[in-house]
Amino acid sequence: MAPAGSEFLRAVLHGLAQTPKTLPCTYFYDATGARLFTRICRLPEYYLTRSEMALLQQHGGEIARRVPAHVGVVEFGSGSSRKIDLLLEHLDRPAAYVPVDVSLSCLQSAARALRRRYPGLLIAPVHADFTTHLELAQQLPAGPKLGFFPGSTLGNFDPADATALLRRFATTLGEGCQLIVGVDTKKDVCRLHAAYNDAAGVTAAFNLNLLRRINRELGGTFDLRQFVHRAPYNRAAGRIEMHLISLRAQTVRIGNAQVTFRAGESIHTENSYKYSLADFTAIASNAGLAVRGTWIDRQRSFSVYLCGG
Ligand code: AVI
Repeated sequence: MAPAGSEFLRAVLHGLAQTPKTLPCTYFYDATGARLFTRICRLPEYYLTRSEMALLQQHGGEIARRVPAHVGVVEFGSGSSRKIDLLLEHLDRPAAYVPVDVSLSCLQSAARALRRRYPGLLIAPVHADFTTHLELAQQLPAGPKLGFFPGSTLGNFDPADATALLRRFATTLGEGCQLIVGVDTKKDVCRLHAAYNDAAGVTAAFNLNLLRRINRELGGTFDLRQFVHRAPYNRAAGRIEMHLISLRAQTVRIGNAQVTFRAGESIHTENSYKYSLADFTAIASNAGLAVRGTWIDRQRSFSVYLCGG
């Protein structure tokens, strides 16, 4: 069980003391959460991963032609590094690939596979949380830098935090850097709703797994049958919201603390912002970046942007 002063425990108790109650989405990704997220990415309703891969497959060459030779590539939150191939194969003699991720096992297996595929390329994994300040001078050879931030992970940050994050990436990469960002688009609400309320219930399991993790790691007593997953689209804010709704009035213990829930009360667990070209351009520009290239598929399902300082 986590020590009483652990960061996870503090974050959980802080979130559940708010009105309305919240839990941070960064804690979704324990081993089970990561496996469930991989299943989400393969769901027929979850178009994000497929649409982004298709965009990169179709336009990877064109995107790579806008990037100088010998670039050092940094992927923020690289996970299994599945998407970077679609750029690496087109880049002109890249100098290095630096995947940054909190999962050491993901980093190690991705690095092994990439070293086999690109024997001449320097692969320098960094085990870190990409939201923190990163110094990569040791990993990156001198020369141009390219950041890669796919998957619409930017959408999981509120716009002010998203701006700060992009600014931090630009600082890490340095003067004259470029940054490729994948973000989900605003679209038909039914399609958005289906993607986060899938028929097989995988997203519900992913959301509820946060309570299971609290039970296991923090000595929580959540009864998972007494909470249900809801993911409505908040049109005014332009985001899908994930919630866990308490089915009855109940009290839950977490370590030494007690948290009470009213029947119907929500724990807000995640936001997933959807961005139009204008929305994203404004966020990039507030971060000191200009949009230099935009790729959107014909159904306008997903967008990939190339930004520059
Ligand atoms: C990681 N992130 C971009 C996903 C999203 O779509 O916001 C997380 C997710 N939540 C529910 N389904 C997928």
